[in-house]
Amino acid sequence: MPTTTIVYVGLGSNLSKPRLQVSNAAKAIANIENSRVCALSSLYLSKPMGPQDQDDYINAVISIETSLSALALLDALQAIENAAGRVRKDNRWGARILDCDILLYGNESIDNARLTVPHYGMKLREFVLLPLAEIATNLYLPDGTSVNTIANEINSNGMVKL
Ligand code: ROI
Repeated sequence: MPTTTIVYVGLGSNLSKPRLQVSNAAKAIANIENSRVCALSSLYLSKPMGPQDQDDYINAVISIETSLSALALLDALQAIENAAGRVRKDNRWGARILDCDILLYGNESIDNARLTVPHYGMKLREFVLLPLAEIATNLYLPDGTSVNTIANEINSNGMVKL
């Protein structure tokens, strides 16, 4: 039995039928090799972070148990984003068909050219923290922060659980 790691992945979409994009992404993630889904949060309708002249987002968090390395998992997630029709351009704050972001990879801190884990913005994003706290009871970040604590403190910014 190889070593496995629990990974949390944030899902987001605000283009091309976002609810369908996010639920299709969850199905595609369930088919990643050497991995199984542990839990999928509710879907949430959130206000865009960044420019407001874009549609609201559908967000969710999914947890998986995997024996893939973080970079092999990143490859699989980027293949899912690309299959959804995502075009990688310089629009860090703009609308997108599908984001599948590795939030946490076990208790590891990773920082290389392709991947930073924990996800750099996760502590400040209600659309990450609230779905994460929904599926992860008593989770702590590698720096010791309690997810429940910061999820309870963050402004939900009008986010709606669907
Ligand atoms: N805003 C929301 N609400 N949800 C997202 O998933 C999301 N993703 C992004 C940016 C553009 C930062 N804004 C977002 O990449």
